[in-house]
Amino acid sequence: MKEWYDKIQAAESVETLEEIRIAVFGKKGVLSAEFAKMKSAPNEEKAGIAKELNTHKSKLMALLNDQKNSLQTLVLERAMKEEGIDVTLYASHSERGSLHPVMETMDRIVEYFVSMNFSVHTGPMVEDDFHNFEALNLPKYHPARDMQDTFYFSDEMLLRTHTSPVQIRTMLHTQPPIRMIAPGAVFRRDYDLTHTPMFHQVEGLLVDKEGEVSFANLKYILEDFLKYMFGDVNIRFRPSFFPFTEPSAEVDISCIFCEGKGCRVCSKTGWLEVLGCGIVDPNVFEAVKYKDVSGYAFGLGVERFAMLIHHIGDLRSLFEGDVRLLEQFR
Ligand code: 2U9
Repeated sequence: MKEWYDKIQAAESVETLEEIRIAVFGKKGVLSAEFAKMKSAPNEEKAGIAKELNTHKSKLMALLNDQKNSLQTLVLERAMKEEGIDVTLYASHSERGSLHPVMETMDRIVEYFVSMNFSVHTGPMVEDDFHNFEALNLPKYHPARDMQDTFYFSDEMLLRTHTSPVQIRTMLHTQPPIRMIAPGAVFRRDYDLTHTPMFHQVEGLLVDKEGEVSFANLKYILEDFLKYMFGDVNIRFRPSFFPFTEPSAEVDISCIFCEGKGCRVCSKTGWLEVLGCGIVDPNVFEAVKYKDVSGYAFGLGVERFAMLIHHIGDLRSLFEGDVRLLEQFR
């Protein structure tokens, strides 16, 4: 029996111990065999053998249990050392992201018009001459088609210069009434303090039966919108010209930096130009084969709004990808 004491002490895993337990205490184990042998021993020796075997039995069992306990403790300690999480360690510090000020401003603008039941439409940035110009009452000789302003791929294809082709596409596959906005990136060959070759617009279009849409409707919604964006400002409409609207107007708000007194931002005028708008020109409706309708439209530059809201002096800083700019708007 001696060898089993050594085997138990030498065991290095709980699995080996289990194998030993079966070999010693199992039905076909060593102890059963020894007890069986005892039956054929002389009667006077039986009691002695039985006593000796029972002593081995309890000693081996105790040793086995001790060894099992210490092996289990060892395994646990090793696991705690290797896999344990030290909750007192400092957490790794990760930077939080933020929306780009242009997108934040765009979201706010879209949110207003969605609340007024306008639906949101998008379209391709690579456009053709018809959707970007022709259908918008911008005939071939019009100065807005100048190579100076437009990125051309060919005679027919170009990068959209405004989001208006989205309204044209919507009208071509939808019957009036229409109440939509078209937010998105547009492209013009321009680069200075207040112009970048890519910028964002939100344009709006409302179309209903002939005589149902007035300049007063347009004035109401734009005044409400500008107060939502800029708070309690004064608003004025100035006559202007756009090929796709007639009559047309530009909209100014009282300068939010000097409250209309006159400063550097408003060039001492007390006013900031923020929107263009008008009643949709009949030629536009003719191009999309709409009959007996009337409508209003408006357009704005999102970067201009973001610059005014956040007091950003140089538009180009919005597109340089410097995280220090974003950190200021977190
Ligand atoms: C359709 C009919 C009419 C959209 C309009 C303006 C006036 C306008 C400028 C604002 C600043 C462009 O980003 S900007 O430089 N936009 O002044 N946009 S009316 O009129 C439309 C559009 C689509 C079918």
